[in-house]
Amino acid sequence: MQVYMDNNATTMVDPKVVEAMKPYFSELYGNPNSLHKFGTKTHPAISKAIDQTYKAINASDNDDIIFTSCATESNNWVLQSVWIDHIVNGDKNHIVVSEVEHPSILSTCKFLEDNGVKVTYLPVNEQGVVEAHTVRSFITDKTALVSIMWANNETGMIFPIKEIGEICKEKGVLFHTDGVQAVGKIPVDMQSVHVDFMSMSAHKFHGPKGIGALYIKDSQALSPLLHGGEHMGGRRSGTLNVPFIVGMGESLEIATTNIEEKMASIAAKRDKIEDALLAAIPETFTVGDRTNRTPNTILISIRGVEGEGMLWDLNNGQIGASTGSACASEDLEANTVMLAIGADNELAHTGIRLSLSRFTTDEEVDYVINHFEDAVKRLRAISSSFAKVQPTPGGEVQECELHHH
Ligand code: C6P
Repeated sequence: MQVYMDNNATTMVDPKVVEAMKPYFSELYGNPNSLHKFGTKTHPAISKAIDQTYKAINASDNDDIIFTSCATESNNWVLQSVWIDHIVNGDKNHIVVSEVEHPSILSTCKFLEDNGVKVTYLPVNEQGVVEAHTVRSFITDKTALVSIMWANNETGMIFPIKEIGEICKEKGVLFHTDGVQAVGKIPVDMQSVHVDFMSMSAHKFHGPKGIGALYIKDSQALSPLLHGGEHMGGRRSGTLNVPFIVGMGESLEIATTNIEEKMASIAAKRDKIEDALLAAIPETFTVGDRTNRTPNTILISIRGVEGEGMLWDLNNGQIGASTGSACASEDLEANTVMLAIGADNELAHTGIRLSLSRFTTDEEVDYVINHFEDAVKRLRAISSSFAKVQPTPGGEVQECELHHH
């Protein structure tokens, strides 16, 4: 059996989505901006995908949704264009983000800092969440933008977007949220929050990789990042990627239809894994309250078991998981989100992210639980950092040798 437990990194494209995309490669391949029939024949598909996307996030007709190549582009677009529009060509000098944002935000902030922008990195609480009052206390007269993710990719923890939006509105500061890990996983209703810009990425909800979008409230001004032709009303140039736009619309419609039912079913499987591992393995912790987490995510930490060792063992057992965000998994650094919530350095090296999807089966859940428990026994037996008197799940106490470094 092969089990994919890394759905926060990317997801399988739903076969129904592949079917919807297929005609737009070799049959209906016209450029939607062309005036001939080859071009115009693609218009209904684009209109449908736009409607599906507006409906899925309950955007209003006054808002804009602009397709981009990915959320990394959407995030770069907002930060770089707010910089140009309000700092270079305005009287602001400051941006506020959280310290647990995705690298596509944090690296862009570094670039802006190198260009003279002041950036505040807000701390998170022990749940891994930025509290709304913290945002308020760091906004100044010079703040152009607050950018706080809707849900964190490593922990799944959901941030108080409604409260933060109210504060930004009251203070007259633009508010961007990276919605990548929220859209398609939990209800996202743009008319019940005050958010100026939101980034999305289709491959997180069983759509294709390489297509995303930026939501823009009230179609407000934001300089383009990509200059060129008049695609998407001149807001984002580049020939429209018709099959991928179709795939994004379709996947988002499927993900958000009966979302509560889908969430409950995924959460039940997630909870089964989490409960089983916490009960069976001593000195094991998970990050964040489950009631405030995306339903598919567990960040689990097992004292004495290095994350990379665990990944290797899981991989040998045909289980795909990660130690954190996929783009940071090649370095052997400690998990930054765990450090941010106050875990010690040793514990921060033990984080394993398991992320499920609506395609995860009960058999896969049982397989992961069994393999995980065995893997911990194997790895703790050879761990130099894990050395204590450990009670076994059965209750007997096993003597382990103590090692001090
Ligand atoms: N996070 C993860 O393993 P792209 O790659 O551009 O479609 O999405 C980037 C991105 C932006 N924001 C958040 C919150 C994300 O989680 C991601 C992608 C993956 O956590 C890959 S690094």
